[in-house]
Amino acid sequence: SRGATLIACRRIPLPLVICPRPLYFYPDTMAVENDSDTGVLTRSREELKPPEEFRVILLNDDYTTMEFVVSVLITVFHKPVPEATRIMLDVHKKGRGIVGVYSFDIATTKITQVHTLAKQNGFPLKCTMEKA
Ligand code: TYC
Repeated sequence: SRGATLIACRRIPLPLVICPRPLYFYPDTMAVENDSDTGVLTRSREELKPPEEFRVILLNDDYTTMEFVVSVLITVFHKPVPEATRIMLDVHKKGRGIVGVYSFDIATTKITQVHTLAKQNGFPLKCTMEKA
């Protein structure tokens, strides 16, 4: 536009940044503050919190069969048969029991899967979650 003609364009490689530790912050939230009195530059960044965890709780009822509960614990929660049986019997005796601890999204998905499978099979099986 100022009469200059581009005759060559050299690709400038991006600097390679090797991080010794994983980045637990979003680089674009990095802020720089300049203290006008002291001239001190302060770099601050928003730390990422580790993801919150949620206990998935299985609830007892009088109608869902023991076999169905064990099959759900195997298929949805990937429990081996002996552990699935132990959890089912524990919930049967105590009224509720912890199936596992998951992130919010995984816990929500598994609860939906349990409720969908239960409905499809005509059982009132319910589970819920609470913050770990
Ligand atoms: N109480 C049920 C029965 O006797 C079995 C059962 C166990 C149901 C655990 C739900 O979460 C449950 N058939």
